[in-house]
Amino acid sequence: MARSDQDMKPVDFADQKVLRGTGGEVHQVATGKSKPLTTAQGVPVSDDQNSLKAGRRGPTLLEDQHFREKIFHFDHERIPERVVHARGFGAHGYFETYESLSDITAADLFQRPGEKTDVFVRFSTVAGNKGSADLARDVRGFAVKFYTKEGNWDIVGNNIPVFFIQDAIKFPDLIHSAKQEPDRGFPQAQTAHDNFWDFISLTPESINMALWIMSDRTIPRSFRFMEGFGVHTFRFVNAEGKSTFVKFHWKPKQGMQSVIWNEALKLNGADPDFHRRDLWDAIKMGDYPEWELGLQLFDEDFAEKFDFDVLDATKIIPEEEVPVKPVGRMVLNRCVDNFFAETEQVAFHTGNLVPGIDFTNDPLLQGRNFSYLDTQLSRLGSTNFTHLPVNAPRCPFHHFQQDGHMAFHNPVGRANYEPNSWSGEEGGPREDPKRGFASHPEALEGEKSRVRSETFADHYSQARQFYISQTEVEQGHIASAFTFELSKVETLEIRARIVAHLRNVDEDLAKKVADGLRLKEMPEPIEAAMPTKTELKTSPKLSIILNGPESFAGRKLGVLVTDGVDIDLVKALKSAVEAEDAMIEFVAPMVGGVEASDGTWIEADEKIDGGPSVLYDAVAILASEDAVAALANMPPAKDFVSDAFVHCKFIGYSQAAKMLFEKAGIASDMDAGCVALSGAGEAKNFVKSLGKLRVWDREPKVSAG
Ligand code: HDD
Repeated sequence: MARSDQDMKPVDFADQKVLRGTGGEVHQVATGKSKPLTTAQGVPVSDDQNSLKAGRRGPTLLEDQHFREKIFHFDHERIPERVVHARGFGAHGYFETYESLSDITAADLFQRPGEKTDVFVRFSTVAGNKGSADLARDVRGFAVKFYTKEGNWDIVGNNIPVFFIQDAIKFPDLIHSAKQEPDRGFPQAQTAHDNFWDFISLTPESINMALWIMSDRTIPRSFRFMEGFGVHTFRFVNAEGKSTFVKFHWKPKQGMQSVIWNEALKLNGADPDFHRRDLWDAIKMGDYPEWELGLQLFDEDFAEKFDFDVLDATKIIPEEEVPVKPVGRMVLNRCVDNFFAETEQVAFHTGNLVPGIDFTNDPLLQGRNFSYLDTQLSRLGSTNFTHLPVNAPRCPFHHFQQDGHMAFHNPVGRANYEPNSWSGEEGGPREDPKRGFASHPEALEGEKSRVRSETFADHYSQARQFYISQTEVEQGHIASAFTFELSKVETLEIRARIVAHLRNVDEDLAKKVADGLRLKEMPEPIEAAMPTKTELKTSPKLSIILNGPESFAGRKLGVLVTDGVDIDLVKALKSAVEAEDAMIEFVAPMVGGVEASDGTWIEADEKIDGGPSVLYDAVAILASEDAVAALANMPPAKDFVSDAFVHCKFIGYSQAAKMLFEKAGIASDMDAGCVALSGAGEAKNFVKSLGKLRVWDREPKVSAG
């Protein structure tokens, strides 16, 4: 697929008439197609270039209502950013149900096969501020709002199925420790600092999550290539009131993919908006990303027998034990019209459930149910945030809530209370005991106490299971990530305490990290509340590499071209990439483009220093004999090839382009992932092989640790 045409529509300059006033000021006057500019009160504006003055060079007059309104509104444009998940990106789409699930849930959206429900999804990073870079090593939020016929249902999930803490009372501490240190206000959007690792090292329940966040899950290639999870155990309840436990999974149809850490660091400089741009571009060009909703369903008996407590959000149920049943697909097919109105103002809430779905007693979930409603008041400024279009239900709604700041609609009729004696419209809405939301009548009793159940006490077994389920390459990345993060920690005791925890997970991992940090002596393992179960089986579903894509579809090939480039090769690569439903972009010494061998002009998408190879999943270098020497002297061109090589990418090259490998000092290391391209057949085979995404065999040779 080539770049979006929609994005590239030429501006209709004919619609604008520029007039020069007597003082040299410029007026842009509507000439038919554009609408007249008005104030917020609807009054037409005559001049938006000059404030009203007393005399040509005199002071501005207070009576200039247009000026005052404009500046007043501007001064108040910002609202508080989210206290966590501040940086996010949203899109619209739909969810399509595969089959009726009426035997397990009465939820209306799951009753009819083929039924489509509108959704709004917001992906996010957790720790960074709104303006932070997309490739921070961080958990990604994966929040989905379903606008069902019986009200809004939100799955406010993450791209990781476990969490740091078991009880919501620790959330403020966790987040304080992860965000900027309070005295200095940095570091931004990263956990590589003392406070975070101090908290983790003193919170053994967080060690499983620590393994997950040090894995490549926290540096996804884009939102399109990551899984999502509801994390907690929820309940489905059917029409007869029977309850089944459920865990929610989102599986990307595009396959999973992550970048590697050195790439992430460079991407943050090359394009801090890499993830949001990727989603925007994919949707705009009609390559709609898709996820399947999968359910893990189990009953009380399974929950009783399971080694871990299903109410403990620091644990998973391996898919090999309870398979994930696909029940529908979600397609994102529409970008927002306005970032602020939709992405910024959308308000998710774990408490937004619909009849047929219910909570469990997971203490993290119970706390979240308070926090999400509460936070919207300080963020959106009014209890009436549900009146905003992105938050409003799309089914009919009637209630007696009224007034407050910015009330867009109030109850109509005489009664704003009930019970009341009026009937019909006058009396207002009435409750419905049959169809209304009813909590599952779980029997509960017990003493009030501040305790943690002993069933939550195993902190290391699943961390170990996660680690041993990774490929060797991924295990190496986890060890390097711990080493990197802890190397930024200034306090030696904190570094050592984390290694002491890792000894309860895997001795080999602990040793790699200790060696990486050059610890002088190996710390004793932390005393564990429960010994690590070493008999847990591996779960291949936990690996990203083992669950990658089947082809290069949805990915991007970056082609570095020069004047005189072989036009047949360019055409062959382009058609092979398009046949794979992938994208191709051209990078050239100058953005204006290059003249190919037959005189065809190829426009560039990026100038070489704005289009480094980190932006692409694979690259090709098609330089001509005449132009290669000049190219090989350009530092960004050398980086283009050496970075692609170090990041284990496939590299196609024309014969002449070999000089670039020589100049970059990697000619003697070239391997099977470096593919000479001279004809259409080779180009086709090259593109076919790109679905493997990386040449992992190369990694031990190019990575020092
Ligand atoms: Fe949370 C936002 C996901 C625990 C309190 N959370 C927020 C968002 C996501 C999550 C995806 C962004 C929603 C959006 O895009 O607007 N949070 C999670 C997951 C958790 C979790 C998967 C654990 C399983 N969160 C959690 C706890 C608390 C909060 C324990 C508090 C007790 N979360 C919030 C919040 C936020 C939020 C402060 C900030 C903005 C917002 O809610 O709307 O209320």
